[in-house]
Amino acid sequence: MGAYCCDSSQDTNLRPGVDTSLARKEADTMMNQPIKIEYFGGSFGRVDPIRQMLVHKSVDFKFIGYTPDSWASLKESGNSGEMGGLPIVHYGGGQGRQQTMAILRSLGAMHGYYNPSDWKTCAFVDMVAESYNDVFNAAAKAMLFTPDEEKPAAFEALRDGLVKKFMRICETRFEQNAAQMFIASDEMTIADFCLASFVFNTLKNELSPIQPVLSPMLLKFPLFTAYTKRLEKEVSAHIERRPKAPL
Ligand SMILES: N[C@@H](CCC(=O)N[C@@H](CS)C(=O)NCC(=O)O)C(=O)O
Repeated sequence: MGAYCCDSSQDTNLRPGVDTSLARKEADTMMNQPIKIEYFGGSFGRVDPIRQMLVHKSVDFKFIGYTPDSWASLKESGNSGEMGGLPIVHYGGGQGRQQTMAILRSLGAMHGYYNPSDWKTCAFVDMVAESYNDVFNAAAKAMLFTPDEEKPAAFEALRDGLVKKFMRICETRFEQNAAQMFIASDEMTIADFCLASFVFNTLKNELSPIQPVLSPMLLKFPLFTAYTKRLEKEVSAHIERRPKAPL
């Protein structure tokens, strides 16, 4: 029984009537359908870990970039999806999906960067990915929705609060796993694409308004900084080719 619990080849014996080979065929077909990403043009933004991951895997996708005005008209027409926010990603047929982290996990599972059956690794990968998302939200608020005169204090508060905690989590991981290539293991996971966005869109992006305040943190976390060089090798082709943007 123990073996059956873990061995998916036995599924049909456990659940008569469920043809897993058909389900797998359907999953393969869905995987080969074209991906379309809708987001704001001219910025890296919230969708960036998803884009970086697809480029890393050489998965073709179509990108539709909105301006604030064209997005506002789409919203007015009622075509902004169930959640009413970007990104909207179309894959696997059917309707467009929303909620960035959910899409990242699902496409990550499809392309080998997230293994939902490995709960232990997922616990850490998700912790990094969700912490990145918290940092992204706070940085976006500080850069885009804070009055200019309050920005310096907001940037410093972010650096000394969330960003420091986030980088400390990563540093500790490498202290405990000195020979490890990437944040969760020797293989890239969705967490590494979140970190690639954090590092190359913010910490090392000279156009980012928050970069001068955050980048000195690299000096405080030497193992993290060494990791950014390994990460750069994985994503540099894309980073160097894409148009530059402040956020
Ligand atoms: N929880 C959502 C948040 C989506 C969101 O707020 N997206 C912003 C862009 S980063 C947006 O669409 N803003 C314009 C709007 O809400 O109309 C996610 O993670 O995808």
